[in-house]
Amino acid sequence: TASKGGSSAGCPAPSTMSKAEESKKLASHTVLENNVKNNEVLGIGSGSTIVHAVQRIAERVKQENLDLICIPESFQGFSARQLILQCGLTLSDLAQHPETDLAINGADQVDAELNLFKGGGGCLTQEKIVAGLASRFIVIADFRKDLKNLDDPWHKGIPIQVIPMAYVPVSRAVTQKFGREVELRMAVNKAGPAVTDNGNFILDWKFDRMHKWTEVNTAIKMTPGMVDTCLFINMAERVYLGMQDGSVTAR
Ligand code: ABF
Repeated sequence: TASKGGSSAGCPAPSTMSKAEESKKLASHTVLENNVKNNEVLGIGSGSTIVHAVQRIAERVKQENLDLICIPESFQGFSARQLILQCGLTLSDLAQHPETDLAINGADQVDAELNLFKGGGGCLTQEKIVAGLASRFIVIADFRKDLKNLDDPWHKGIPIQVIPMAYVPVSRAVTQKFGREVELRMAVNKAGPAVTDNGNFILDWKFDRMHKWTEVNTAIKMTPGMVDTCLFINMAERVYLGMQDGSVTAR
């Protein structure tokens, strides 16, 4: 059976908010008003944007007595699992709920065709699993993530999750095929490589030119030792962007 979290009193609430933070909150609330129904199973993504969405879910559950089940997509960083528990929501997993009605998540960049770069926080593999199983996958982002193209320079590079023993061969394969350097992501304390929820490493590939991202994704995924990339191509049904002027644009 699904487990029920603790009191929603523990649900985090930011005190002062920047323009970007306000726009994340506004877009999160818009998504929650328009897309979540009673008795649904939700995939809960990671990152600072999703904190606003989960806070709003917790409010709606309380006010409207909704029965919702939440499947977390991460344990580390802005941990979806901890957030669900802190906000007093019902926690479950893919073993009990292999299909979700709706997955919600943030993104690092969004293009005009709703392709996404994600995984700046390192949770990309689990996020892609849950988003791929969901009937609907909706993304929430602030105005800074809105790009006409995924080809605009992205300073962190493209995150690629790899099996630890294969990080050098995978790095070499990516560089040989697509050029530029690949960096092994280090832990915040720099004591060693960053380790994902699945015990893997992250490579950040610093691309420098336009690529056909579907082909790049397929080619990288064919490399032995490779787990997944941060490229979410043709997965999002809709993206809600909180704009600087306080409006929310859905595309
Ligand atoms: C996760 O949250 C990651 O895939 C992505 O890197 C990030 C977006 O974080 P934030 O909402 O903090 O900008 O979904």
